[in-house]
Amino acid sequence: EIGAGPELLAGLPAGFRWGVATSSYQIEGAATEDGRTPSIWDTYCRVPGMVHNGDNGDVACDHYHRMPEDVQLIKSLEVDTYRFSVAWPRIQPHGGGPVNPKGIGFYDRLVDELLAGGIDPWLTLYHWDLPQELEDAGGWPARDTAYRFADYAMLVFDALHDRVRHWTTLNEPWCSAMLGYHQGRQAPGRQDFGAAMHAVHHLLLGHGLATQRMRAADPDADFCITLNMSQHEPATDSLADREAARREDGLAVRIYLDPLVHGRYPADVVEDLAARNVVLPVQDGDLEIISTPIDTLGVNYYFTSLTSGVAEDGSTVDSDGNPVSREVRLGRRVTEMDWEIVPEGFTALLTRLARDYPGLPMVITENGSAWADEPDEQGFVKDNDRTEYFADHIAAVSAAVRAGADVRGYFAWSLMDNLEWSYGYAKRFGLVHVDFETQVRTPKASAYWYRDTIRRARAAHE
Ligand code: PNW
Repeated sequence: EIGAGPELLAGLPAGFRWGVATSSYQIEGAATEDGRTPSIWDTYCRVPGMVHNGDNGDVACDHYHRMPEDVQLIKSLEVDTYRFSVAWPRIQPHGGGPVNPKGIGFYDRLVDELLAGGIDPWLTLYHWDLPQELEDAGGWPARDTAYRFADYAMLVFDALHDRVRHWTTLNEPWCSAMLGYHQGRQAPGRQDFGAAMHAVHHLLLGHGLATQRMRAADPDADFCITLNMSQHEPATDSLADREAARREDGLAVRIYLDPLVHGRYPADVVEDLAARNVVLPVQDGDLEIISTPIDTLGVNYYFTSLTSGVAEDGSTVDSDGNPVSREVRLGRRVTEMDWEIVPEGFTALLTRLARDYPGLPMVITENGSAWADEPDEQGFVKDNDRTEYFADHIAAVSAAVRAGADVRGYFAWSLMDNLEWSYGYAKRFGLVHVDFETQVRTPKASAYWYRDTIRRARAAHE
């Protein structure tokens, strides 16, 4: 039996939350229905060459039409919580103005369906589907987008906070800023480092403005932001590698958590940026807003690699004159995403966060990976690699808890196979297999393992 080690769940507290996660554009489809307008992802998917196979989210898992059936699927996994996101272009088709009743109606019904099934909704306001009209007006590099986000957040909050207790503002602002505006590997596909750093500040400002207003309206709700993180260790003990690892950690972890928790940007990051002629567009009062208290830090973890400050050819500056940051592999087994499997990197990350940002409870809002798996003739999907990945990473969370990290829940990514962004439908992260021709859902072996693991975790505290 896979992952049945005695340490798998050891130390996890009573009431530990178990869930599955999805996001709007990856599953909903119904892209033009009930007043929804294009988001930056609808646009990006249509730029030739940006998304594998020319895939897009027009239909995806057709969740918009199959929601009650999908809630039954979630229920069958015996999780207590479902993490989903709201599509901004359904709520405000023009990125501003009053709420679109049909758009909010869908989430209203989803929340009722979840509650009727005894499942706690964990709502993310922004999982990357910015209304295209707001991108045309400047997107996240523009300060106004932060205020627009807070207005949007309040529309959703007013409609649902009587039933939804867990509110996450942003999913992975690093991806929005760095992949979207610097590397061009995600929507909107820009390649401008300065714009990406402006996006970082305005994403954080939007988070703070929204959290402030939601908290004022209902101080008892739980407020959260989700960051994707890993440890950035130097490949060798050389000064160049240690500096490169420090810079990576600065841009991936501390540029977010220092302002959120301590109300200031890290001095070394500000210096690194100045050397690249970039100044964060901070105005008076912004950091007080950004450091509005949150209740939970959402942690998304996928893999770990090492960092070197020296390129393959031995140089320490790139063609633009910027210091080199090169990813170095540990030499582990990889998943279908070509991500190395490093569960102990998860333990290291969680214990580090607990040490550097004490007093901030954490929930694992995503963890998982892709493998190519298809149902056999009997309709079974024997995805042992996925099960093993989950087992090893849940064990890594337990180890961090035993070492003192305050981790209160774990959400598997993802409920079902879906649109894996630039990788299209080719990469399957689901506990449940989706046939994208027929929309038939088939729970994989990992789904049954996960359900049984949750049962065992609960039984241990009875
Ligand atoms: C996350 N990286 O994205 C997202 O929150 C999910 O929507 C997505 O499906 C999932 O992880 C799997 O990819 C990431 O390059 C994208 O380090 C890229 C990275 C990390 C997370």
